[in-house]
Amino acid sequence: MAEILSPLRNVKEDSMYTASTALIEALYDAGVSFIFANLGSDHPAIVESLAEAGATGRPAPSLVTCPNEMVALSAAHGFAQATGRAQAVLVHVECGTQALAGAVHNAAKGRIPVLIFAGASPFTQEGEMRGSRNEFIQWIQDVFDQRGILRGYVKYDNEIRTGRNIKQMVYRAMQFAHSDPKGPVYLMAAREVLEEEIASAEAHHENSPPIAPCAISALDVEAIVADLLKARSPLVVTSYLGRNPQAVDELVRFCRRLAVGALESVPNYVNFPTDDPLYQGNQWNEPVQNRALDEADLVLVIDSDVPWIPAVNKPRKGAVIYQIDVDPLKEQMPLWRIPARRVFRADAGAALRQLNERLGAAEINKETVEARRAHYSRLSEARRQKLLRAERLEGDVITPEYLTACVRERIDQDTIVLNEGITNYQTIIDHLGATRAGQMFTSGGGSLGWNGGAAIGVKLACPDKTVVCLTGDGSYMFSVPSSVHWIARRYQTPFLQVIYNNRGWKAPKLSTLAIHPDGYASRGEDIGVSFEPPPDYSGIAAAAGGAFARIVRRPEELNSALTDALNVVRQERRCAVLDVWLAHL
Ligand SMILES: Cc1ncc(C[n+]2csc(CCOP(=O)(O)OP(=O)(O)O)c2C)c(N)n1
Ligand SMILES: [Mg+2]
Repeated sequence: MAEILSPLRNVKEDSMYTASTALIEALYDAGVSFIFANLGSDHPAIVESLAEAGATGRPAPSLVTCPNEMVALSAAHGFAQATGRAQAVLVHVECGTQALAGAVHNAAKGRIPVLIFAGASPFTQEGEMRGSRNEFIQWIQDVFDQRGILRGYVKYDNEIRTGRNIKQMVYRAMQFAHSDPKGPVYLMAAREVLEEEIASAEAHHENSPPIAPCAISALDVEAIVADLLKARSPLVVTSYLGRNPQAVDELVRFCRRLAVGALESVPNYVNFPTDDPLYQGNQWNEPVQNRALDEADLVLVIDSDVPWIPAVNKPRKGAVIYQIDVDPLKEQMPLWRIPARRVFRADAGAALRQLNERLGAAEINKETVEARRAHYSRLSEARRQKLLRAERLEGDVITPEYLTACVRERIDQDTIVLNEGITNYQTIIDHLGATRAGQMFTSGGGSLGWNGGAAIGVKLACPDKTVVCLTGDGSYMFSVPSSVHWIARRYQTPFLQVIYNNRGWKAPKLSTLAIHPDGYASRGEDIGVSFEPPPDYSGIAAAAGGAFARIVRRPEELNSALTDALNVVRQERRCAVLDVWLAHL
């Protein structure tokens, strides 16, 4: 008869090879450098394996203690944006899974590869196996469908039932996470499984590579190129092509060769150098028809979730639309349609390379191209002048345009900016003027509070870069700054956070006014969006993580505050939070 083990008795203290040891090895082999963890009663075997790895020198990912799960997942999100590599997030059973909160929406919508791992309540209660229930909470935390909590948001979920195939399961989950369209995956395992002693597990990560990038057929390349050569005003619209820096190079080559305009719509990445004369700006919620989109007779929509908002802004009737996307059906969106002539599931970089190669042998009408280049250059120069004018301060209130311009003047090419500016998303992109892929990210989702955790992840991924978060005051509060700044000090991930403080939530106010411009709310003094009296935002970071803290109310205080804050970040390796007061929303 099998020996009945007490859950409290540690049978063999030394050199146990358990399912958890295999799990840690598998994560390490699959490229996980960090486990962003929030621990619980489900994790003794994992904690033990990591401690053993530390004591014996066995290679293992580093554990980053995260007092809040949403921050943990946001950190893994930022790390993946900077590197393309999925990291692990370790959470506690069903309630830790719940506490991932909106971060899992952001990872899903932003197509971010990440492996989320949770324990599960033990499935034995009489001490039948090592790991059996021994704490009251294990009855309370047992639910019928723990995986169901995340099912609408992950690409793959499974329960590991034995340590014997745990490596295979991790590699399969990682293969899903890293295959386009990328996204979060979820694995869970009960305590008894994680404690299971096994013979050391053999499985090879290299045998589970992500799906190779898809191209389009030669015939289709031919058809697109034929239409392109006929077009009068071709335009590319994109949002997240820039997650692959090589795709940006291909897009630049493509646009320059034919003088195709590049319009960003709700950009999550730097998709095109904003100083290029072919760059036609970025569009968000503004209720106006975009001129370049209206003039285009051929629109190539490449990697975009919301290329335009058709009720107010769309291509002209009769424009030929081609769509190239890793997720052209928008499989997670119940409602989606653009009137495309042809739709391709393909990797943007691969497809653009094909188009570029074909164009290399094409007969291109130089006059048409030069006329178009001149036209787009004129529009781009007018845009540049308008932006410059907007940066001028008139009065003694700091404007978001002026603030962003001041930040731009103080950062270098080796800075990564995380933009959670909400009603200032566009202003930030316009006045930051990024020119290289990877210089700026937004979350790609709609659940606020990504920026602080993401900054930790980006800094862990790129220790030599300066990391700057530009955030709304509401988004700062959503980001759980107490957790963020504690982690940042503990793990030495200094970054600058600049709060665009308009004393509340401007976005819901604008949403209301857009539908009820003359209603009661438009005249209301207090419609529930104001943060008066405002908290001491930077003081929260100082208390939680010893951050440099300063409130900036007047324009003349701004430049020295930015200089001091960046010095602290770069030299003292400490976070800095500037609470910059803008006009009241
Ligand atoms: C988790 C979450 N809760 C609520 C919202 C709804 N929401 C969208 S924008 C916004 C206000 C954001 O405020 P702030 O960051 O200060 O930016 P501002 O609107 O003032 O520019 C809110 C509450 C959301 N998107 N995500
Ligand atoms: Mg605000």
